[in-house]
Amino acid sequence: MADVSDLVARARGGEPRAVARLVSYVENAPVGGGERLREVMAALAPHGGRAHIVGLTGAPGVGKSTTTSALVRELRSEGRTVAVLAVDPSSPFSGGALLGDRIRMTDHATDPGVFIRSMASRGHLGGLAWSAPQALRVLDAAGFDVVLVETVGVGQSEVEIAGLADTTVVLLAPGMGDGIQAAKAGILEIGDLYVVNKADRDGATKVQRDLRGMLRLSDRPAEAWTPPVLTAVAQSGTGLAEVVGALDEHRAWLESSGTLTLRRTRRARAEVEAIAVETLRAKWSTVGTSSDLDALAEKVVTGEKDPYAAADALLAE
Ligand SMILES: Nc1nc2c(ncn2[C@@H]2O[C@H](COP(=O)(O)OP(=O)(O)OP(=O)(O)O)[C@@H](O)[C@H]2O)c(=O)[nH]1
Ligand SMILES: [Mg+2]
Repeated sequence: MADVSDLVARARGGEPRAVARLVSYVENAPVGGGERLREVMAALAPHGGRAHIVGLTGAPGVGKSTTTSALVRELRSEGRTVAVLAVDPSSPFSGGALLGDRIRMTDHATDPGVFIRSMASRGHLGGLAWSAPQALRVLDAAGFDVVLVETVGVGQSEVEIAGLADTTVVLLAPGMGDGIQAAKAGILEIGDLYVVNKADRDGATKVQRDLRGMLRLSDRPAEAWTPPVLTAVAQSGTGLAEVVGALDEHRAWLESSGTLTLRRTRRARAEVEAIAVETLRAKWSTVGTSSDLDALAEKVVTGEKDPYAAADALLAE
């Protein structure tokens, strides 16, 4: 394991191959993290907390990847370094989307100030909850100024991404079901910033107006932050400077209000919980032990044990 500290040092120096290796450790780690990932996380721990972690979500096809790419371009023009983590929430709806992302992201392929990585949560028991936060730790400790996490908004994934980010950007576009869909998907509660993309199309200002109205009526937690609703044309980069401006304002508000620490603590709590629960689950599926969940379940069925006694046996290990 002598190579871990060297690898961490090189990742912190911004060497893309070292960063990629560390993210792979996260992706391929066994349940419970494994010895190597544990060592990596221990080495990274003192170096985190600097990056602005920005989540970007929205319905399929609203322009998340185009916006991500345009955001990267905008941030780079200001000299800031950017990492992008495109998370595939293993939804049947997002099949093939990441391939398209990769192609579009070749715009930035030769820029050493940009690191792009796709990550599938497929197969991981804890899904996003387990692997994405640790990948973000790697990218944060590697020293990127901004880390963008892109995920398609289907099912629970947009709520999960809001839990991962310091700032959550929700993308909408005209002609995509708009208002009612927005309310149904629960996006009114999670956005720190809303961007109506495809403003070159009819209806963008109506979506903007409707959304502002719905946000006023929604029961968001009483915070001193009113989420701005901006418009953009990601394809041409129009409005992206304003988006970056709003991101910076939100980050400044997070810090001055103490919300940043609050959110990060909540995030760390979920992460620790996910690791612990996964570790327990792995233990519980070990055949032949006194905490073999399957064996205990059979005893509950036959009446040999009641469910509480079985749970006690499970936890006694
Ligand atoms: N007219 C117009 N089209 C856009 C704009 N931004 C993106 N598009 C187009 O919308 C389509 C979807 O864009 P993507 O960036 O792939 O959208 P996405 O949200 O990442 O899609 P998924 O990853 O499949 O959920 C593409 O054909 C883009 O070229 C825009 O500002 N105006
Ligand atoms: Mg996409």
